[in-house]
Amino acid sequence: MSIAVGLVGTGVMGSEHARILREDTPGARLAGVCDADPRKAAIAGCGAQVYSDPLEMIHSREIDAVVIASPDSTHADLVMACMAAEKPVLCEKPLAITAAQALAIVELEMSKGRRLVQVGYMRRFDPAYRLLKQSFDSGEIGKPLIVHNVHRNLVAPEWMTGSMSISNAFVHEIDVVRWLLDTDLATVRVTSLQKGDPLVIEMTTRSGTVITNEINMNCQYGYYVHSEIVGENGVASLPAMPSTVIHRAGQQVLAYPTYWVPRFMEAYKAQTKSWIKTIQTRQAYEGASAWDGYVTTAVAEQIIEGKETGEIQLTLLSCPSFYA
Ligand code: ISE
Repeated sequence: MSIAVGLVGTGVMGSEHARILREDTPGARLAGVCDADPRKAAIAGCGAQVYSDPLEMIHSREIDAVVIASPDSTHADLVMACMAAEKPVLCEKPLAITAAQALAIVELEMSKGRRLVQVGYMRRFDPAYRLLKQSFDSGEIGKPLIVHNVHRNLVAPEWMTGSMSISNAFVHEIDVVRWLLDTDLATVRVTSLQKGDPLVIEMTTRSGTVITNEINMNCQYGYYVHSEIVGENGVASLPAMPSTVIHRAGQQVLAYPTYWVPRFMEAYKAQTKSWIKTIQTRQAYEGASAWDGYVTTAVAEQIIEGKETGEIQLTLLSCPSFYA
């Protein structure tokens, strides 16, 4: 059965999701596209039905499942609407702006008695991150002592304001560390340079691993993400990022991508394929759950609220057996 997908939002990520659904996702077809600007929706949809009201699309009989790629502040309400309509939903990160909104999603999903929500923490599908996790899981580097993460953007997108380097970008590190080490976070300390960018964020996990993070939204040279696990018996690192080799003016230069989509294209494609397969087969979800979405948003919220106050002791609810 081909799954008819409706897409909300056709900005940078929405346009990519539209292309992936049209060209790279066996078993899915882009059946509807919704955007405040109907011309943008028509361009992204390439013939799919255009909607201006997301709720009309979500409730349409022509739509089986929904991808949400609209601005962050709209995610929680749209996810709730998808669940009310009993439609599986792949929501771009973050799941919600506040922990309370994310928890309401978790509670509604549990009351439905089945998983309907996947959150777009796509690094879990990146081939290089998967190898990193495999080598850690195999036990070859032993107990994890330190994880070093680097997350750099060329320049912050103009819509990235206020604390969004935490709520929109650093949430990736929060999620990926929990997934890599299969543990939760305990404490956080933030050092802020140059009025908030870059940030150096030190964290500890409940099992005592120390995590260092550089979050730099204006590094001025390209998009770059790195991660390295230092274990008792060795170190496992992401390999060099895929890049173009340019020969020019007597030099050989490795060119960085300018933003995240080229770096994580394989991850985005694999994430969508896996989501569609889960809907078709009703197998277990591989991607991040609403619970993971709650935890990342709750940690981000506590960091934003406490970042000037020294060490933050994180307070998180216990994971319900529904998500274990
Ligand atoms: C951006 O907002 C994202 O959504 C990307 O996933 C992230 O990698 C990037 O650093 C952010 O700026």
